[in-house]
Amino acid sequence: MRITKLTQIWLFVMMVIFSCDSNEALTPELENNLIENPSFESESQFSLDAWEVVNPNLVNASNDTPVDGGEWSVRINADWGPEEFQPQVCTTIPLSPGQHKYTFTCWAKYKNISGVIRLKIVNPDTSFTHNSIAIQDTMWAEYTLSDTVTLSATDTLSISLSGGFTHVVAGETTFDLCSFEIVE
Ligand SMILES: [Ca+2]
Repeated sequence: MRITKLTQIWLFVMMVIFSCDSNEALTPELENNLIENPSFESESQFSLDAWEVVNPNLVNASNDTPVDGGEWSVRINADWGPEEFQPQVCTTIPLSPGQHKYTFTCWAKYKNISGVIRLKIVNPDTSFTHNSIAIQDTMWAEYTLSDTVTLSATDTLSISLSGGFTHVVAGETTFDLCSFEIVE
């Protein structure tokens, strides 16, 4: 009886030590990525939490994911119309005013029409594209934007994943695994 109890305590202690080790291995990556919900899923369900959706009828869940992309990605159709009304998902990066050197990465692939990733500086008066990249692969590939951004007290940095522009041909771009990290 006593041995059994000791064994149980020992197993419990080992479990605690083991789970602490696992947490330590995972935490730095989560802490460095300033994007909330970077993989478009929560507890194995598709999720757009933390992302603002423009033209939601043309923004859909996809179960086509890159390596380590979990179970879901977001598929965004191309559409006609001005850039700000095209189907897209946007999220704000929590950054203080001042100069920041950053690296943004995202996995993406397109079909027929190329989607676009835009980093925008938004303030109460206006917004403009600070950095952007067009999706150029029809197979999953990682896209990187590295630069320095300077924000005033009223500026916020927003990331937009867009399905791109089309007049006639139907097209779509799929995105997953976004990361925004401050470097240095
Ligand atoms: Ca995912």
